[in-house]
Amino acid sequence: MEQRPELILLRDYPEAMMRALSAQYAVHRYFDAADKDALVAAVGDRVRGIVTGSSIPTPRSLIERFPRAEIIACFGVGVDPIDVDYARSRGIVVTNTPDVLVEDVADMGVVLLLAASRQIVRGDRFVREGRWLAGIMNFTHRVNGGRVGIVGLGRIGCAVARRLEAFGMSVAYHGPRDKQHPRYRYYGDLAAMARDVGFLVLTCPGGPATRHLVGREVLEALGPEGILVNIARGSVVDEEALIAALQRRLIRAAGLDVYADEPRVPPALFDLDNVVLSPHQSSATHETRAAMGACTLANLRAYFDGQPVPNPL
Ligand code: 8YV
Repeated sequence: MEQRPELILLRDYPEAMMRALSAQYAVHRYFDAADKDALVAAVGDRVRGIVTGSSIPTPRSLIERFPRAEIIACFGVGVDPIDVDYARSRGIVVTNTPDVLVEDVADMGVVLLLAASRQIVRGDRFVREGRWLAGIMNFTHRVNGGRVGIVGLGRIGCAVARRLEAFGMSVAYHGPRDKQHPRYRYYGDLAAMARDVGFLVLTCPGGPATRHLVGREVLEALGPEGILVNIARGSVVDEEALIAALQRRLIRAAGLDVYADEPRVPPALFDLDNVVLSPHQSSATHETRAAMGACTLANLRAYFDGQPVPNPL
């Protein structure tokens, strides 16, 4: 009987995915191993596949511990925590799950934009605390008809833009190159785009190329009527500059799903009433996580069947 390929799992996955992995492969649970070094010493030379995730550090130092690794399968679309260059230098195939989560992540971008502009969390607390009995809540600000700047017009950025066009919003975008979009204005200068829009939605990849792309200059350009939404990566924003901008009302509000050092979120954000906080939930629906699991399994299955993988990086 052919030996089942041996995989190392760097995180826990949805139950159905875990069951399928165990049925098809010899799996080793690195993520909850009592002695990770002992596990690697015992199985590291046999591991052919590393199963990781978009929020799981997968540096060269870890990949090196699996000299026979042939594939790194990422559960998620973002691969910034993975040393992809090193993996490729070893001839390791890297896969991710790009398409299945686009719509949910884009939905979260709209949720956070609306929640921040219409102060949904503040209103909920206002009702729960019985404060409506003493009078009406403050007015908020409209979203429909406004101008939005998308930072990163990839699959998720386009999905956010489509949604916001339905709100009657005009769409601009910033990124490394002009994609000649028929309806959306391109800005090569992010600060210039921030000056011209009322809403800035971050949908770009994480990693060194986008680290602190949004700092004090862009935040000041966005201005006191501006709202920032981050569904990309915490690293894209200079978090200290954002906190200061929110504290000093240099921008109107923010809606955040990602942070610089998850799950640790700066307590200074907890005291602010002009920020909506979400715990990296954008793809975390039952439906999308099941689809991400199926996509990860399909990538692994294709590879070990000697077929082209559906989602090569
Ligand atoms: C991940 C994400 O899917 O896919 C990504 O890049 O940021 C998340 O939606 C989640 O962290 C699971 O790894």
